[in-house]
Amino acid sequence: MFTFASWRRRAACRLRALRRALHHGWDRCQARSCRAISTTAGQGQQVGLQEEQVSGGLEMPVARRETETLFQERPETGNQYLEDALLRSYLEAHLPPQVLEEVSQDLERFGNRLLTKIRALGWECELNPPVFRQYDAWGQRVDHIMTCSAWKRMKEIAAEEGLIAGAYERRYSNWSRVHQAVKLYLFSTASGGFNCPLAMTDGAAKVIESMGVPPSLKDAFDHLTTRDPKKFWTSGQWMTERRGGSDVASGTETVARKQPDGTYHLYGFKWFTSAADSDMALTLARIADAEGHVKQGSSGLSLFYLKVRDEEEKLNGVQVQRLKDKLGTRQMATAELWLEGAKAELISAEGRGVASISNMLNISRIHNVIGAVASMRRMISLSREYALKRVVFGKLLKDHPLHMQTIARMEVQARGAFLLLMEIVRLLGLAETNMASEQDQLLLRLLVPVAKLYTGKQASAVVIEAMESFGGQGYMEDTGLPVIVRDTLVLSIWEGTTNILSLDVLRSLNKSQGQVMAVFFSTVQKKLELAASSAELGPAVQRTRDAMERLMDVTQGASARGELTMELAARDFSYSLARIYAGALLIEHAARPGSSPIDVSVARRWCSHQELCPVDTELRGGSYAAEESSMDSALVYAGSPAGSRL
Ligand code: UCC
Repeated sequence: MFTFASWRRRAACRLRALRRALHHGWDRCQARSCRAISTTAGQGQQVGLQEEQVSGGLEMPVARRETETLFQERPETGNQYLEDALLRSYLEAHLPPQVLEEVSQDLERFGNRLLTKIRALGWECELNPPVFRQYDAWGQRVDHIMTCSAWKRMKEIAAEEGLIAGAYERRYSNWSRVHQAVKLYLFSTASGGFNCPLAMTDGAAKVIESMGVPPSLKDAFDHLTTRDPKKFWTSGQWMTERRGGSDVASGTETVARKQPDGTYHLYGFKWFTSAADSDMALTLARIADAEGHVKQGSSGLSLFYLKVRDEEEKLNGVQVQRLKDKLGTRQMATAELWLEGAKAELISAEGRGVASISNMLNISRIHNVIGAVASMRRMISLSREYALKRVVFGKLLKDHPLHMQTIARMEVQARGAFLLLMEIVRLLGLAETNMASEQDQLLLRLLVPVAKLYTGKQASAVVIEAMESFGGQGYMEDTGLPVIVRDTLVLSIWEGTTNILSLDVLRSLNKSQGQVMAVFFSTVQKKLELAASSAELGPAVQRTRDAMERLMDVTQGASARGELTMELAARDFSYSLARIYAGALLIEHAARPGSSPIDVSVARRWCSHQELCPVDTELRGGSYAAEESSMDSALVYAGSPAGSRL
């Protein structure tokens, strides 16, 4: 890249710049040299001509007309479904032929709709974020969250496309969830943030369905799962209160008072309510007894269903305090809500609120994975298109090996994440059609938090890396790239942070008395066996097997290590699960008949270029030892006044 010729060109340019600065002033010189390095071959301005153009215009000021012409080409992408090689090969490998035919027709059509209509609406949502109007012109409190027409249109599109309905109609039996997840994956970055209410809507439908759709919830279920845009509802998931969102058991202050008609009135303050313009919500509260006492802790929490507005469109005992001022997901209204007697229906057994809402959490965590993989895919697609157009140091970006290596590394990450996503939705589809074995169900329980926490982190790293691949352009708001970055950064926070989900992984181990790990190991083992005869995949298989054996040792020794060690190891343990499982999936995909050399290369890279079992390495390195852990606080507070008090 740094050739003598390019150095000479730059030196000559600098010399000319110096002369120009002397004659014409520094500002104009800057403008011209910038223009020169920004010119792309795509406009027919060949690299070799750049020198001439600059020197030819030496005595001329930069003409206005020139600055008005586009001199960097916009990366253009086409139909996302058709351009996603891994997605298509996954569907071809797994779906039965008839299902594949119908599903791929639908996805190609949807890909065109996204390209020609929906993406522009998504941008409109970004440009017209919701506005909160507390009072009307006559002083009446109205608490109106005003959303733009594009946001409303997204709701209609979501219904028309069956983005929720598809999962519950089960037209493609166990493959319905894969079909739905793929549509959501294509929709995600074009949705203008509408993927958020859809995640919660799906979660609410799942909770209701898992209760057998009781008569009192039939109407809500029908609204959530309809394809009729006029009837379609979205749901909120009001869980976070002012004392916090992770520790729901001690953070929830909302009280439910029973009414003579058997309903409840809720009183409390919900501190973060995403998509607060939703039609209904599921929320947690503590039921007060006749004396007004409530039970604290997790076993004091029950789950409630409420409609946000009544038949006259008046708010149902809800006051909006304000909208949140967020880093990203600005297209979507997140509000602080006072519940002042909101009429609600108890839908769980008393004290079983957390267990009941966990169905919703697990579904919205899967949506989070969808969002994470979609963000990576979108940024990488744009980055690779840009590399075909952008010229630097005398050649297109795509011809710079270091640049290509950087994008290829992102691609490997995105592919591993994609297969993890497909695996959990495949398992979910089996579970929902009574086709899942007990092992499948255990695996699903384990993999949802693993995939959520791992892909959330991956996505944050990948989108930032991809943003950098555009140079300064990546940092410019009107390219749309920072929006994707901002909206991605929340993925490791909401729906459970990385640490909370790492602890949830441990919860699944404890609750199943280690069975989830037995299933994990046997499933990985089976996937690796599929590649037993492949010489090309041999090193990847060997590395994954080694990592798995190290993880087995860590797991076997876990009970003897004590709670503190397990807590300290929880994050690295989860990362190990994610990397080993994704490695096995990539190997399985590369070992299938008709796989491509790319598939093989990705599997090899995933398994060789990163530590597959960080928990073992850290354990051996003493990271979880009590002495090291006791130093953590001292290290963090060194220099802080708090340090001396530790
Ligand atoms: O952020 C939010 C909304 C944002 C919008 C979302 C849009 C996503 C868009 C994506 C598109 C791009 S809402 C707030 C989200 N908040 C959370 O995720 C909460 C995070 N905190 C946790 O997950 C905690 O671990 C808690 C709240 C679950 C801990 O509660 P407890 O009560 O202390 O936990 P317990 O006592 O361990 O669990 C109570 C019961 C147990 O069942 P039993 O009693 O039968 O043993 C657990 O096994 O709940 C069960 N349980 C679960 N079961 C807990 N978690 C799960 C689970 N994940 N799956 C199955």
